[in-house]
Amino acid sequence: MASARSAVRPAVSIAATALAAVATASVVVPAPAAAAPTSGAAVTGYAGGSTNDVPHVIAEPPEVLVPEGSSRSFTVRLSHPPSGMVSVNMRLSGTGVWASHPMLLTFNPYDWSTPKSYPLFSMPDADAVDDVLVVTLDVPGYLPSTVTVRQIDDD
Ligand SMILES: [Ca+2]
Ligand SMILES: [Ca+2]
Repeated sequence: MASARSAVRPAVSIAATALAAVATASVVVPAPAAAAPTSGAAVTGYAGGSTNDVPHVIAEPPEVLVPEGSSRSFTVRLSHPPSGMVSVNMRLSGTGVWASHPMLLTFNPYDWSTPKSYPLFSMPDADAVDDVLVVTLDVPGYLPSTVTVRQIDDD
């Protein structure tokens, strides 16, 4: 492991601000999940008319590779229609400096099945570590989904 360089780039503080904005915008309601997800809810086999399926958030793809200094997106939709408008509570954990526009994903009884794109930008950093960000997407009454975002470091 090479020791980290001491130089701090101005871009880092900008990114930190942007990330903070994302986190702030994402806080909606602390959603206590009704039940723990047994496993990654597979969409395979989902039949539109079935009411036996447990409602869950669908985030695709489950893993996103983002070259340092670039942005990539994942999409979010719901398996079942909500009774009214719902907001996606997004929680971020992991390492690295990521940025995005502060935006709140919402779904209503008419657009719940339409994938909505959420872009994430991997800010250039001074290290050579492939940082990993785990995004948890929560909607009250739905099983949450996660997306693993992996930075492809260029240092
Ligand atoms: Ca780097
Ligand atoms: Ca890095």
